[in-house]
Amino acid sequence: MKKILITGALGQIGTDLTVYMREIYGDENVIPSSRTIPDDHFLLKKGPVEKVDVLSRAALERVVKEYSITHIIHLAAILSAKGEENPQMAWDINMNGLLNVLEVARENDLAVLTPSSIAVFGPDTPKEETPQDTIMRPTTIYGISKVSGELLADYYYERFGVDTRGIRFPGLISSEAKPGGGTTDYAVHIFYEALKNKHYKSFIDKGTYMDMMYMPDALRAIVELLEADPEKLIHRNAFNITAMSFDPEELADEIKKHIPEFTLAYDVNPGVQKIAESWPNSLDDSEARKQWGWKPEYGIESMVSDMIEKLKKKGV
Ligand code: AKB
Repeated sequence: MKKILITGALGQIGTDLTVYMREIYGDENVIPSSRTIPDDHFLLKKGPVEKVDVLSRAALERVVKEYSITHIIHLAAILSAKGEENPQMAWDINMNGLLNVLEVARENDLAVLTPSSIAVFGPDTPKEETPQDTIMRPTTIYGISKVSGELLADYYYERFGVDTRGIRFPGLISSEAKPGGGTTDYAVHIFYEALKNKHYKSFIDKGTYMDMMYMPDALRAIVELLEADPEKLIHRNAFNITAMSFDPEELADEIKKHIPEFTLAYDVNPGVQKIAESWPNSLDDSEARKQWGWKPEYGIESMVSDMIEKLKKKGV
């Protein structure tokens, strides 16, 4: 029986992932953790939530021992836009957090799955259908930490036999927890503004294409890779996966089908725009499809209608 610790579990992925994994593995077998936990957080109703700062190896050790953890899903990280505000802090959390997780995994014989990102690519990377193995010279501290993290996780697999696996996530769109500090966050904010004010000012410019994915596909990808047959994994850290690629205009046009009065304007943030322009326009995810059967279910149309329905139900 798997006992799964999730770090950074109160963020955009972790909140949904905890609910999703508790349904599959049981409430008591999935332990979300975070540096701070509000007393009234809804995850506390269904099972344990632990206070863990990933910069404390002792705190990780304690929870691993207390719950006889077998797998860590390591989500705690500072994202791209926020990382540029304080690169030293982003490096510390992203690298030393991962190193602590890998060390605890090595010492306690645990498996580790940690997301990487499209941010591992940079301006020199082929932009269209970006291959699994290609030039990786990112220009953000987040991207640099994610490339280094991929190499470090592969090193722990090769050198110490720790079962490490990773996914290069594109921008994730979700109706529950909001994202924070990412370049792709506009693709979530736009829905809230479209429903509340029928208008959105995008900080990402017209014509800027980035890969995106709806959260239900991202959650399924995590569990499918976690459960994948190790014999079939040629790559480990980390797999390109994608579901769709669009620019703000195409997303707005799709939203207009549901909210005809919706209008889009631009107030481009030059720093964040530069990050977006350094990333691919579209990814080739054929290795993930071949090696562990990855296949997205949601495209832009089905994602937009589901998002709007879910947000309306939530009273947005
Ligand atoms: C970000 O925009 O920083 C993240 C990512 C693509 O990793 N959403």
